[in-house]
Amino acid sequence: MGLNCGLVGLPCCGKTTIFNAITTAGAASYNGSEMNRAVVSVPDQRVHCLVEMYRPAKVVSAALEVVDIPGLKSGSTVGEGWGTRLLGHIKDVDALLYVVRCFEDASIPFEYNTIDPVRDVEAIDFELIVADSQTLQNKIERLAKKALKDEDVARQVNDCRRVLAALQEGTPARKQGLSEEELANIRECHLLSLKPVLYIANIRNMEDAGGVHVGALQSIANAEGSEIVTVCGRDEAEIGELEPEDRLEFLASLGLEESSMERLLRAAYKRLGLVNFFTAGETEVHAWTCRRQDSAPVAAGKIHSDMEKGFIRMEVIRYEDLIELGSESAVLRAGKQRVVGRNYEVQEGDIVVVLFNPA
Ligand SMILES: Nc1nc2c(ncn2[C@@H]2O[C@H](COP(=O)(O)OP(=O)(O)OP(=O)(O)O)[C@@H](O)[C@H]2O)c(=O)[nH]1
Ligand SMILES: [Mg+2]
Repeated sequence: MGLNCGLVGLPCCGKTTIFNAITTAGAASYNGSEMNRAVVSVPDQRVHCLVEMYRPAKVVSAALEVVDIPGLKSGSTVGEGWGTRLLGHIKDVDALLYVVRCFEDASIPFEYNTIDPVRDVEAIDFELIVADSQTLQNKIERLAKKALKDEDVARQVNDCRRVLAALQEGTPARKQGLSEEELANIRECHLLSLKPVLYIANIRNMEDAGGVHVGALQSIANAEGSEIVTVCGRDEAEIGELEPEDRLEFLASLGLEESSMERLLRAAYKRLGLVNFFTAGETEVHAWTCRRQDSAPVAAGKIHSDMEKGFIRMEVIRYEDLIELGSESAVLRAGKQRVVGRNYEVQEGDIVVVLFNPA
C-alpha cells in the first residue's frame, strides 16, 4: 500500500465535498458519522513508457489512499467511544490534510459565525495536542520508576517531558523543531501532532484564491515549511459526474489547469519528500512510493515485508538509462546496472530487483 492521507477539519468545512472532488468517489455529504475511503492512482507518464517496453500482463500505478475523517468538534478527542475511534483513524494515516473553510455561505451551518482560518487551524491542532499530552503523560508515568535506574530511559522521559511542556504552551510536535534524538525517543508514542500537515483551503471560486482567508492559511503553511492547495470544493466535486474527456474543459471553465487531485498529489509528494520507484518485467510493471532517504530494505518492504526482513541486495537501473539505451540488456551491456546494499537510498526513477531470503 502506498501513502495514506486523512482529511481532518471542523464539521461542515467541506471535507466530504473535497473527498469527492479528489477521488470522484461520490460519497454523500453531511453524513457526519461515516468514514469514507478511496484509493486513487498517481498519474505517471513513465509507467506508460515502461508498459510500451515490457508489455506486461499487469500494470499497477502508485496509489494514494484518501480517508475522509468525520468532523473534529472541540472536545472530540477526549473521552471514550466516539473520540477514541476518531483518534484511531487519525493515528492510522501518514499525513493529515487540514481542510479549512474559506468560503462564506450563511446557508451552510458552521461552528462559528465568521470565517477565520487561523482560529480553525488552532482548533484542530488543539484537539491533537490534547490527545498527545495524554499519550506522553501515560508514558512518563509508566517509565518514571525505571528512569531512576536506567540512563537511557531517563533521557527518554526527559525528552517526553520537554515535548509535553511545549505542547502545553500550544505548539504541536511538528512545529517544535525536534532533533533526531528527540524524535527517536518519542517515536513509539506515535504523536498525532507530529504528523506532516498539508493545508487545503476550501474556496467558493478561483477569485477567492487571492483573498484574505487563503492568505492567512498560506502564512500558516509557510511558517512551518508546508504547502497549501486551494480547492473549489463544491464546483470541483461535480467533476466526478462528467465524462473524462469533458473534465479538462470543465476545469478550464473554473480557471484551473489541473484537477485538485493532481495539485494535491504534487504538494503531498513535495511536502512529504516522496519518491516513486519501479519494478518492471513481463508479468508486471508496478510503481511504488517510498520516502526520500529510505534505505533499500525499507523501500523493498513497500513491495513485500519479507523483502525487508530477508533483504540481501538490490539491482538498480535508472529509468533515464533504460529509455536512452532502449532495453534492459543494453543497460546491462553498458555496465550501468548497479548492485547496492542495505545503505543505499532509493532514488526517484530507480527500477529495482530485490534479492532476498524468503521467510
Ligand atoms: N458554498 C459552498 N458550499 C460548500 C463548499 N464546500 C462544501 N460546501 C457545502 O457545505 C456543506 C457541508 O459540506 P461537507 O463536505 O459535508 O462537510 P464536512 O466537512 O464533510 O462535514 P462533516 O462530515 O459533517 O464534518 C454541504 O452542504 C456542502 O455542499 C464550497 O466550496 N462552497
Ligand atoms: Mg463529512
